[in-house]
Amino acid sequence: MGLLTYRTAGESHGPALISLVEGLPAGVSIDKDFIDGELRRRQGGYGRGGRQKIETDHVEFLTGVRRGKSIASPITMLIPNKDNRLDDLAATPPLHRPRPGHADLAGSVKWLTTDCRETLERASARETAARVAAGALARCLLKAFDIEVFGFVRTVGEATAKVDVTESNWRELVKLRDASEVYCPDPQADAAMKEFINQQKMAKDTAGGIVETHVFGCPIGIGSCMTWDGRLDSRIAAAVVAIQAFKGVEFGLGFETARRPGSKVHDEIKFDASQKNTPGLGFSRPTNNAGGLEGGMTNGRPVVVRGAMKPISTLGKPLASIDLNTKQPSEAGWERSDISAISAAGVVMENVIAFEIARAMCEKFGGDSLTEMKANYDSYLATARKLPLT
Ligand code: EPS
Repeated sequence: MGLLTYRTAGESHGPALISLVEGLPAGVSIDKDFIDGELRRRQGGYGRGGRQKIETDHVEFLTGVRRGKSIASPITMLIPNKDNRLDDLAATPPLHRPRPGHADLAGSVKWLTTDCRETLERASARETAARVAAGALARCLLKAFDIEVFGFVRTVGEATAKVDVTESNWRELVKLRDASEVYCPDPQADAAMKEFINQQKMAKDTAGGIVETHVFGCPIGIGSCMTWDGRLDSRIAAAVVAIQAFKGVEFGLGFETARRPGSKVHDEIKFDASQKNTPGLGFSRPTNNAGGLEGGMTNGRPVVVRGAMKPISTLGKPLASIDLNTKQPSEAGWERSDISAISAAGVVMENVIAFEIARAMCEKFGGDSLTEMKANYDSYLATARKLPLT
């Protein structure tokens, strides 16, 4: 069995987006409704632009699935674009006035053109639909190991959700999140976030924010400390900052760890024999400042990640730029866009993190089929429970 990987293809206004996933073991039940549900969640949120009224994102399986189960061959998912007009020059005109913050300037110079159109078509966050499809597919595998993922919007402007997420309350928080237009499980913060986004809309400005993801049920020891790119935190960090407009990532207590003495950071280790049969094997930690990752490996506690998204770079009141053809000062170009895509960003982050967890699970437990992978998983946990081995 090969490595679990994914690639995406497609332009924002081309005929479709494609998500190609390789290395998923055979026998995984593919929950298309769940994948489409995640795509629908990604389309939602407060402050979205007109595009989401046009599209009804869903996947069409082209390869790799037979009668609702993976068959170990590469899986291709196609997400049609209804707003397909890439070859229509009048509908997708050249853009010569790069938007500060977007890929426009660097991309047009890199590909030796003064038209930012081709760069922006691929740089657009529309592509995240294909990443969500890949991550949601990976969650079908994680489900077989009772690994679950929860994400939400933590901060917009000065408003921060005042919730502590635990293994026992997160399902309740899912309901609160799903009842919130911003995808924030704290109703008070939800109202303040909407207010902030409304203010930006009135000012023809945009908003970013901070999103948070928790992964529950990972066994101890996926990832590795042996190579820099085998570290699960390095992979998650790469996947998170690879999301369009993300500028930062932190785990657990994150940047705050740098300000505190060690005694106020590190999570003490205890043992609770009654929990020996859980994936955490009974090693309990009264705190989770590490965010579930030590030495690049899961430690049995929930994986906790936050990502910072900058505001959308297409402003209704454009910033100063230049015309690439004349080099004369000019306002940045305007394309239909969102005031805020922070809610969608939370869905994207959940799913790209899920993919990295699934990849690490496949590496550790391998197997060509889910049956084989499960046997490896059970055998590992059974052996770990017997430590010390004689
Ligand atoms: C997006 C679709 C795009 C943008 C947005 C994300 O659609 P359109 O360009 O047709 O309005 O709204 O893209 C960006 C934020 C960006 O940076 O380009 C989507 O489906 O998420």
